[in-house]
Amino acid sequence: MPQNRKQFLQKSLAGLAGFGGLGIKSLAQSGPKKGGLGSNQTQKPVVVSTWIHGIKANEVAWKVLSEGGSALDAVEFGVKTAEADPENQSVGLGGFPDREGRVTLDACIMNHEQQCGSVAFLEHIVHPISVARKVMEDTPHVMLVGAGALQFAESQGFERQNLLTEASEKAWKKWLEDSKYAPVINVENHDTIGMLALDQEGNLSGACTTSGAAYKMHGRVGDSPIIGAGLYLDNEVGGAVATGLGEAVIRSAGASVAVELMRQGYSPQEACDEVIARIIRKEKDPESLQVGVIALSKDGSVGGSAVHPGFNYALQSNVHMNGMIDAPHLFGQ
Ligand code: SD4
Repeated sequence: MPQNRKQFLQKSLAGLAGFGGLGIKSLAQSGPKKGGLGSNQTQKPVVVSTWIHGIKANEVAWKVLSEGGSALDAVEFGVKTAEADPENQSVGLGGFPDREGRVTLDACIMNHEQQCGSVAFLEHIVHPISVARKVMEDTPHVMLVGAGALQFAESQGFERQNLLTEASEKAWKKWLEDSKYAPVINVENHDTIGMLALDQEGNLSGACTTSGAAYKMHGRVGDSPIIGAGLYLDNEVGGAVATGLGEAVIRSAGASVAVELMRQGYSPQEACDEVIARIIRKEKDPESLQVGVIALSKDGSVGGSAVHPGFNYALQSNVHMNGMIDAPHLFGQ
């Protein structure tokens, strides 16, 4: 390993000392738990998802996984909890609107057969992740956007609903007073849910869903519905999801880079660290943006990393009870 990379990793791994309300000292340092759990025992099933609402979403996903259900069902049903939660102002119902007061949603889903589906700039539908799954399963396409996505959703029986809650409308009206678009780290780009699961069969799936950056331009699409940016997985290797400033994630092809690094032998933690390090190196103003990435490898090991402090994720597996992990942050380290 080149010396500077080694030093970088030593530094970033040192950041893991504060790891975890679970007392998981270092999933990353210990790396894949080959053999350590006994030859017939691996860390499956596993579910991992972004931010604190990941706990609730993991509970739902875990029920599916522990009963022998598929990773695909687990991630879809898991993230739906965040979409339906009006208190979560970054996903689905109650999401912050764009500058024109319209809630527009982005979501994508991917399974172990490299199938994927996505919707972007979708209005009025509380569960964009389920529409994305329908795109994957029932159309020859990967991605539908805007009016076409809505038309498809309605043709599949999804009902229109007003997604702008009183609280989000009030926040938008306040924002209109000076209409400055300056996403606040861990606030206005906070709480997109990205989830990765490994089921008892050893298959991976992932999902990502968001209302996107608060007060974005009308028509803006972020990383969350972009396969390869907000979500990517390869069932031979592992998966990754991202959250934060979508433009920075798209510019770095965040999730797909993390998966390719794992293919080359990086642990999930090392892969996430490297994606974040690249963003810090290449973005014009990394001080003012937040990105968090989490990754899950085929063998069930997990990692997560962020540009700045404040990013955390929820992990549950057959050896970890559902709990939060504070991701190490790399800016200025
Ligand atoms: C976006 N990445 O649209 C999303 C926002 C996000 O937590 O992750 N919020 O840029």
